[in-house]
Amino acid sequence: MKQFQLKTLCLAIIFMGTGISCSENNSAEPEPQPTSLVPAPRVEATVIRNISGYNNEDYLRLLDNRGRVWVRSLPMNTDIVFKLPQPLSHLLFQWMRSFGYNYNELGDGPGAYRIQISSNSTDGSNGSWETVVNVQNNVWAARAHEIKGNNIQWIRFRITAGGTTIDEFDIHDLSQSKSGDAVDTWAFIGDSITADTYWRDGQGAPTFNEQVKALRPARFPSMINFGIGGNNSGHVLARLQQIIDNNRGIYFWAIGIGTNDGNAAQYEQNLKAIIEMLINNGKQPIIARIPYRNDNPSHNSIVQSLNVIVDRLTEDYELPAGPDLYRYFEQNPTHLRDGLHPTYTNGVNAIQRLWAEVAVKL
Ligand SMILES: [Ca+2]
Repeated sequence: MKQFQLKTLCLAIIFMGTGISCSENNSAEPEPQPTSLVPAPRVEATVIRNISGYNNEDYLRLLDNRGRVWVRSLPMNTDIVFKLPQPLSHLLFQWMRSFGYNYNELGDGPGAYRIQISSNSTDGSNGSWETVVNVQNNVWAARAHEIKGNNIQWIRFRITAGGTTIDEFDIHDLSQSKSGDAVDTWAFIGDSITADTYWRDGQGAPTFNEQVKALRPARFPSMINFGIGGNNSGHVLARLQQIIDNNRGIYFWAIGIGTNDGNAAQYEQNLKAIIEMLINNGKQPIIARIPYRNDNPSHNSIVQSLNVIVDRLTEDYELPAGPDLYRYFEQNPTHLRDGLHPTYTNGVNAIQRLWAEVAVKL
């Protein structure tokens, strides 16, 4: 389409006799440049061991890249102190309380909390501290915070209201990136298939971020789960802007939606709006093809018709191609646990692998 418009313009210029050279070679629009991806490796922070009642295993669980496991409650109104291995100027700090399954299922996770940073503390309590995040009335099971500062060497996190369980903290180094860069930070948004897949449950390991690292050792992307069971494209569209606003610092938005949709025209309209909202917010959307299902042949034929729309919009918006989850589960139907959802072992692992294969092409 763009090339057609350019040719039309060239013809008009020639017709007007301006003498401007308008040959095919030097008037062609530049090809889109490959994304220059900036790594956001996971930071191997140390937790200062001052939590009453915590044993070694409890501390390890806070930073083991695994969720959906039992965790001991954190103390209320007490700092959880992280020492960074090297000073950073820009980072992503995430937490999740994934035991409840859905993104909107906080359970006994934190209702309010604050995050502070220090560049001159020597022990995690002395020195000067700046409050960079102060969240009230939290209802979400996972959050990402983009934090900037000079020589950040310490981070501390304090729950001030609500429940006190968190099953993972993530710290990722964004120091190499500047505003607008394609930084290696990932949000997964969708329905129950997303909720099943991205809590980094050990059964489905290695996880997306671990599989990217295995293929590209300099990378260890951040990942966060925004899945809610029963969502269709309209639900995702309705909650998307708030999630973007609540979770600054994430660049890649991996969309897995359509299993709960039925009307093709409505799906196309919603998916377009989702893509445009992400692009308008400076994000990179990537859409997965909706997984094959064998619970009901008529439902699967709807999936096939919606995947035509996924393919078309991916092409129209020049998005990187997402994983073909349809083909994978058609070829591996035993990796569906109920004809629809992935098994928590092979199925969840495969979805993460297929996304990792997309990620390493960027
Ligand atoms: Ca954990």
